[in-house]
Amino acid sequence: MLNDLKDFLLNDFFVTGDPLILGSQVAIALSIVAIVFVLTYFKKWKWLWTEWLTTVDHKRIGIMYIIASLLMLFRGGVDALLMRVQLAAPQLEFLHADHYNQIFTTHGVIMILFMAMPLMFGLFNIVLPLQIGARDVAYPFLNALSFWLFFWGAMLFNVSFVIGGSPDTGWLAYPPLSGLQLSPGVGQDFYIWGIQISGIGSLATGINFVATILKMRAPGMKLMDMPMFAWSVLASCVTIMFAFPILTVTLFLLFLDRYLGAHFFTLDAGGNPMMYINLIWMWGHPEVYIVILPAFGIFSEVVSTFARKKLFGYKSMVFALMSISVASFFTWAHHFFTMGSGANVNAFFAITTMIIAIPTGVKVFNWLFTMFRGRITFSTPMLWTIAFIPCFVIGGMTGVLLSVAPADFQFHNSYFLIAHFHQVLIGGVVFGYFAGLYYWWPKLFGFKLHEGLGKWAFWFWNIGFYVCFMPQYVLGLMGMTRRFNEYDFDMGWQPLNIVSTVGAFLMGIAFIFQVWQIAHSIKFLKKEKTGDAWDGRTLEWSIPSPPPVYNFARLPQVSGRDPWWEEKQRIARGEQPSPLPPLEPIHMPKNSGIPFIMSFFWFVAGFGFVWDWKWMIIPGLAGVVICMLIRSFSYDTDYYISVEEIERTEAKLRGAY
Ligand code: HEM
Ligand SMILES: [Cu+2]
Repeated sequence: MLNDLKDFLLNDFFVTGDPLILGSQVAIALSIVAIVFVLTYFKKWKWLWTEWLTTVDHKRIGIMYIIASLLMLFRGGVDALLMRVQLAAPQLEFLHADHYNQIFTTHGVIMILFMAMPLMFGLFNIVLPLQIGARDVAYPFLNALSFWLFFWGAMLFNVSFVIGGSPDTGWLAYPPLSGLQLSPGVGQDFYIWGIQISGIGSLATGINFVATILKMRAPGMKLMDMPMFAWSVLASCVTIMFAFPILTVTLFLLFLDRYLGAHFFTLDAGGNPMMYINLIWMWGHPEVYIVILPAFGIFSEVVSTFARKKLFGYKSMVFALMSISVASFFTWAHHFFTMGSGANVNAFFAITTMIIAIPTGVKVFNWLFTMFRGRITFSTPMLWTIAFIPCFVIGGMTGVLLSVAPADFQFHNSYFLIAHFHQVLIGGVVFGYFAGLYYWWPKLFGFKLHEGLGKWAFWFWNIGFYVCFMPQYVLGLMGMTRRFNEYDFDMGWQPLNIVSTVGAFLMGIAFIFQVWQIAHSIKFLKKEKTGDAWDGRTLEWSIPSPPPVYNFARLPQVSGRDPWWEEKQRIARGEQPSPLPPLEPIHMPKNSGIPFIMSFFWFVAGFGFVWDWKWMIIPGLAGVVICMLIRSFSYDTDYYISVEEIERTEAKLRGAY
């Protein structure tokens, strides 16, 4: 009995045998001990619970999303560097095939679902309510629940690294490879449950922000007065609402195939693996637009702030964002032109894909015209924006090349594709979110990030990016295919691969600069006292940084676009500032531990499903249901902030009142 247990723990449960993983296991264990020690020593447990784990404040939830996503960027980045080391020279024996398969899978999943998505949600949370003059999102409790579902889902996915083994069937896990027969291990189950749990959180966030935008705008703010970032959030969240249910269902069917021996995606008993591939891309293609649309919004804000001009072509920008969101649902089959759907189907999807280039091009011209004759300041957010434009244009054009169905028979699954999607994901999404992070950082924390170190990071990222990925276009044309861990000497791929690996390490250095930049800026903290760090145009800059819990002491009255800029112009012309209505008590939601606890029970149930341990599944699911019941019957969920307290807080934050 005891021997059986030992056998199970050492052979199946813990991942053993690999020195790299052993090292990480020790590092993880030490970090956990260190965190527990620090929290206990400084008596911070209560603070952690009351201020953070139970918070429903959109700003704090946003900060937690951003911290989590930067940690995930680190992990995904280490995965990327390991792969680039293996590929630097022919026939290296650094990562063996199984291990390489696991690493490209976890890298892809983590970068898209656990890095890009939470970084995006972090920015939504922090910025959107402030920009539309709201005191929180429409459903603050649901918002906290979304975050913790994401968090525990990501934890479930990440533990597979040390427990049970990582998934290894690619970031979209096509059957039959991901079926029980060909992937009997638990890695694939960690994939299903980790993504499923966090995906439900993402769906809820999408619904929450659509409701927030439609119902919570400041008095007088018409939809067509909203800042462009708010429009991009709307476009992205509408896309989430229609795309994420497809993911949930698809993963559930895959689960049924594996768990109950159903045959949705097997050729025998009437199923079809192509159905999975269609379904997963019906979510997967919109997903990449979900993450790029907000970046377009960020660039629009940054460009008009730093060129000190109104955004050029507001209406066409809105139209472009919303039409991309719709069109993104009609292009999915361009991911498998080679799978034999026939010429007519391929032609349809080739054309829809090409059409997307039109609204995208419109936006690029709008940004250029906004900059034209502007008085541009080259602060870090603006640098990221300027670097993004050529990078995204090249990435987009290689995308159009890929959309030519017959040509794709050559490009498909080659390094040409790898270079293309990294160019739009790094040059578009990552650069975009960095621009946003640098731009809104002072609003978030009340101090700016050190510009000098930021510029070093910027140049290392940019040069590293081109050095890493430009050679991969050529390698792709030379025939190098993706998802291979080694190649022969006589292929002639060696020189370009070395260059590419050097580029990857330059980006690694860039990341170190960013960590240094944050540490340095905290150490030599220069408080930003005006609340308006960049001479901004939209409402978030009209309140102190960091904003008080209730954001706006009085809900702003809006008429027209760029309300804060207009107000500053009026004052500069010597006109009276708009009269202030009297303060009123503010209605706020109360903190709650339920989102954290309920999501933890989902983690327990998910872990039970992974190992098929009914003794764990049942209490896990029961915990979820009990949490729902408790919440349904609790009525003490809100409170009022009194006028005196608002006056005190405002006096403290604004100096005098
Ligand atoms: C920071 C620099 C990065 C480097 C050096 C890098 C490198 C790589 C490498 C070497 C592969 C595997 C190629 C193969 O063997 O098939 C890969 C795959 C992938 N990467 Fe990255 N990557 C980076 C950033 C990103 C980012 C930011 C994202 C997404 C936001 C991303 C998403 C993906 C995806 C989805 C895959 C496909 C995984 C699969 O084949 O299932 N990568 N990357
Ligand atoms: Cu696509």
